[in-house]
Amino acid sequence: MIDYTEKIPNNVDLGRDRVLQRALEHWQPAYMNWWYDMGPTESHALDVYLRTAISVEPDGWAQFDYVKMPEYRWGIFLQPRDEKREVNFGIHKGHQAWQDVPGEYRSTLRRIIVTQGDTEPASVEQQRMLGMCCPSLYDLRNIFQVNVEEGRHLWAMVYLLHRYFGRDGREEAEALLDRRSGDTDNPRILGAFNEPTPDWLAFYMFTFFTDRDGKFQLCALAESGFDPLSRTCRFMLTEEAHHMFVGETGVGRIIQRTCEVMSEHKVDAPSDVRGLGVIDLQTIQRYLNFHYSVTLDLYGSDVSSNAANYFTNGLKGRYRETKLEDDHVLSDSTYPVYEVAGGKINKKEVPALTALNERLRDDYIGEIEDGLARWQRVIDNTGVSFRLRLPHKGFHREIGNFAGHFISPEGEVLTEEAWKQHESEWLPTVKDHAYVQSLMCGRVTEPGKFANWIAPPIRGINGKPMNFQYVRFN
Ligand code: BYC
Repeated sequence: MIDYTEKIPNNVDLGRDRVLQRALEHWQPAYMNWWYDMGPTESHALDVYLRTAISVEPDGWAQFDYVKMPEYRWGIFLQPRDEKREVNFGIHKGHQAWQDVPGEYRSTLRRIIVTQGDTEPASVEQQRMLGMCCPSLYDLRNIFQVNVEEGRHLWAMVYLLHRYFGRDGREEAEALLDRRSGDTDNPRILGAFNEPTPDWLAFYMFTFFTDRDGKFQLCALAESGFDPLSRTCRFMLTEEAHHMFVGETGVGRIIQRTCEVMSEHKVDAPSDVRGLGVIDLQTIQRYLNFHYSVTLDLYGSDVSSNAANYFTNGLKGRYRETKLEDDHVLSDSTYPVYEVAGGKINKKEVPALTALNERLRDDYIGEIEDGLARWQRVIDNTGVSFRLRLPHKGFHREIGNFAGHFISPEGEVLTEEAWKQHESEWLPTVKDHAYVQSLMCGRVTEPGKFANWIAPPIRGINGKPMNFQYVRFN
């Protein structure tokens, strides 16, 4: 008999909740089977210098030590309850926040929680091979940290399903372990989570772009009138920050290395840059175009009655809802969205309530622009002349008003034929992938050493030196 209160650090009084304990007794072994099958390849015996959350207090959520990943303590944490918290938007604004699921919103809330939960194991599945070709022990440790925390985020959603949704919740929790990223018969729910993450450039792009969708979606769910969801998401956000740090610094370090090599050898042409064993900036731009556009799709349709209902019913708010100065009901306001008609992109005002996906996407784009400016500074500081650009919002979209249209990165509406002629300049090609993967054919495991195509980070993890043994191979 496993003592779950010991094994699963928590602040939800797990020891006293018999129903939850029984549900977990069933789910936990299935989760472990999933981790052994779909977690990082050949990683189970490694000792990894990981951060584990053992409480939500400032001194408890970042405990560092060597851990074998299957023994990681996947805890369940909710931010402490604020007794006075209210529903802050929609038709229930001003009511006490719900501590239980309102019957009429049960299936909608379950759907939102399942969609969020589904992304977490999906990303672990997408990244499972990358440990085999890591550029350093530092990077290997970081991907494993991201993986175990995505596992913990799955636990967070499964806790809500088990605790608040009875039998349907238990069935959904099992289905979360059955779907597989990229599987034709039983794929993950959202598009981007079925795309492969075949190399480390893709991984860093994913953690910069797609984990940031995670941040914005979690922020919107943290506003929920369903208080346990809000409190769960608030704690998840503390961990999400590290994932985005890994992405931003990872891409930044690749850019840095490429530019250093370009300056040192006075080369500019992509083929010459590749000849020196680093990733040319044009390929980095194509990866950026891909990950940005695929992630924009994750916000859903520009005009969405689902999004309007989530908001009106107090289930999912806007980014920083309580900091916004308006009526938080949005019955009279409008918001601009874009439509393609007659070969042009036209701006159109629609009821703000229906444009909430678009609004969250725009909030996200603002933060992406800031990150891109920081990467640009890395290039500029080396004296290389190259401008990274964010493609137009409509470029390469499959969800929403731009789906089915052929928009160039500059925002021109093209015919399918014209677009296809340029596709290989705009999106990573088979050759690009083959080249990037050719750089990553083995793993670098000597402490303090880094692969040729990436610069070392500025500092180590938790104040440790760069040549620290972040992962021990036993
Ligand atoms: N792919 O009204 P619509 C993260 C579906 S990332 C496939 O446009 P709605 C993480 C949609 O489900 C954050 N299908 O959209 C990051 C709907 O289907 P039904 C994850 C899509 O409902 C990195 C239909 O199209 N969290 O945490 O307003 C690593 C029409 O829907 C897609 C969330 O997403 C797509 N891209 O909004 C690890 C938060 N987009 O219902 C983790 C929870 C839409 O007609 N999810 N569809 O069968 C939501 O709030 C909403 O489901 C969405 C879609 C914003 C995703």
